[in-house]
Amino acid sequence: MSARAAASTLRPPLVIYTGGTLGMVADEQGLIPGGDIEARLARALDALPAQRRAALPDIEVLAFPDPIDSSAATPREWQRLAAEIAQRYRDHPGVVVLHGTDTLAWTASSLAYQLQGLDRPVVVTGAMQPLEAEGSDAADNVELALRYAVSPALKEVAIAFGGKLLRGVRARKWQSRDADAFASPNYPLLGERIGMDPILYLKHSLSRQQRGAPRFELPDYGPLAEGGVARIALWPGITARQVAAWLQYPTLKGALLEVWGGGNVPEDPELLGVLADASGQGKLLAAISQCPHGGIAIGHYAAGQGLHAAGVLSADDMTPEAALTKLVHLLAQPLADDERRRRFLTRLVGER
Ligand code: ASN
Repeated sequence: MSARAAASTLRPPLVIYTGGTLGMVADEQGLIPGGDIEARLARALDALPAQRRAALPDIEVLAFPDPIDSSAATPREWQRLAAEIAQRYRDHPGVVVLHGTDTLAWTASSLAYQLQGLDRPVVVTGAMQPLEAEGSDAADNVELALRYAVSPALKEVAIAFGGKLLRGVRARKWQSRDADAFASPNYPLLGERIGMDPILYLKHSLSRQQRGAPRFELPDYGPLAEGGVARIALWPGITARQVAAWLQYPTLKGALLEVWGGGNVPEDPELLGVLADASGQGKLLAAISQCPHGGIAIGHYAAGQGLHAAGVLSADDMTPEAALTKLVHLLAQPLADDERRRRFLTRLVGER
């Protein structure tokens, strides 16, 4: 079948609803995830100005039967979502994932590692307000995501939110109230809405790297889902024993350390000894900076040499979300330690 014939047999973009404020409804306790999403989405999109509505594709909706507030997500939810997309994506020109904003960047990052070599768009979005709320950002975000989901030149996991398109594995939730809730601190935008049209900045995208068949990696995250990987932010006065308590936790297989500035830690031999012991036991340790912009270069200062000696890998300018989900992804696979370390340092999907 020619490429054109294949394209013409595709069904509309698939919209997967996982939960989040976008679909929430009021309850006595506060907002809770709501159902009936297909009809509610149709009503919200139909209320857009006619010209904008006309520019939207038809959609096919898959609603998870148990929508969640994304604060409840674990690596199991990342795995389930990737598996669902991997099973269905071939029939659609692109996929939109409706997700809560709180852990949206974590899910988007994890999807990027699981769906490597993606040959079409997977666009994650959500909203700061429910579909039916007055002045809600929900319909605008879904509209933007749908427009990008039918852009064949986009071949990666991206986040459409607040008029912007961000690389999923570079994005962070940046605002807890504003509609412009996501930022990409160390990487340019993949696109943005200008006037009515979604523009793609292809030179920033992965499209040139995404050749050949997709190379999905869908390992079982179950064994790591509870307590497999920790995120430890240093603070002035942190003790070696506190770090040891984290690193010696029985199920722990890896940890992300959030260190100072360009890659510094206290020159405390006991603390560095704890890190070296954990590395020596085969635990995968990586470090990022507590500064949201810039990244680290381990060993630039004498105060950072200890990290290198303790076997801690540099996560460069990765977001915490990208670094931690990468640890989970690599630890879930049966790789030799050296190979796992090599892959952590390799740019797999534009995350570093
Ligand atoms: N708590 C919500 C969630 O992440 C926040 C939102 O979607 N705006 O599910």
